[in-house]
Amino acid sequence: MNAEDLFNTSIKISGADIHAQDDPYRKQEINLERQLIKKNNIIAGHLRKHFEGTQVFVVNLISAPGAGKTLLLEKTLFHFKDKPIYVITADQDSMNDANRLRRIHPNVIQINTGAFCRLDADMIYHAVHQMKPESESIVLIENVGNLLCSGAGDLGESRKVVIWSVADGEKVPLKYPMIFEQANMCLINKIDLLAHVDFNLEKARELLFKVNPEIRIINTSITKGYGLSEWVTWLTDHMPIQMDAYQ
Ligand SMILES: Nc1nc2c(ncn2[C@@H]2O[C@H](COP(=O)(O)OP(=O)(O)OP(=O)(O)O)[C@@H](O)[C@H]2O)c(=O)[nH]1
Ligand SMILES: [Mg+2]
Repeated sequence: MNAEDLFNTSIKISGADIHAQDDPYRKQEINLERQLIKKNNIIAGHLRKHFEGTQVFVVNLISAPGAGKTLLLEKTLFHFKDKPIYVITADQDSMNDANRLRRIHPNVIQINTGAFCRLDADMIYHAVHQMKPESESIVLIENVGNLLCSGAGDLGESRKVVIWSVADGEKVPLKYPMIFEQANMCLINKIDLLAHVDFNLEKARELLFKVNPEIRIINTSITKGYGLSEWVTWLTDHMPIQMDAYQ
């Protein structure tokens, strides 16, 4: 049976008392998933080696839909517009985000993932091949808007950053822990809306630290510019070449 047959015949398991070991199709599905993860990790490993060798700092930005990834990228590109900076932006279908970003900077590639819910290392490999980021540059990746599977794939990035909008509620890190466990930094965004939503910032930070005690948190309102100097300083500190070399 080839992969296509497998997907066509696989059944979805919804009952909690049904176990993969009782279901031959589910077993095959799991094996296929394992092979895909293995392949992804091999490509991600090559990418990471390449990025390290050429001193390219790569940030994988992950969030639920509409949390503010593209707006953050717009502001970031504007700030670093004379610097060696590149963006790979992804969504299921449309050129919307790339069109927004290209008004500010030409180094933008849009990936449409179609039925796939996140970017994988192979997509990044092809985008990087096309974009050819120069040595000692920065590449920012906007992953597909979702918290469930976008955290799952290694893209060879240097850092994972998650954006959490206060409009999505306080419990998000408990409901989607994987990405918060893996992330190096979390921007708690849209804090200009705090007066209108049921979201206690201190309680949210406590929950987040329970999931990942090492995570760095910046409170932001990207629309109002709040917290952006901290974000820019963090990026600048990680830039392979000191910014004053370009001034
Ligand atoms: N009030 C408020 N709105 C914001 C803030 N940041 C982003 N937004 C708004 O939220 C909406 C979505 O922002 P985007 O940057 O497009 O979000 P995204 O994460 O790129 O969305 P997807 O690509 O669809 O996943 C836009 O209307 C933004 O103006 C913020 O700090 N405060
Ligand atoms: Mg976007």
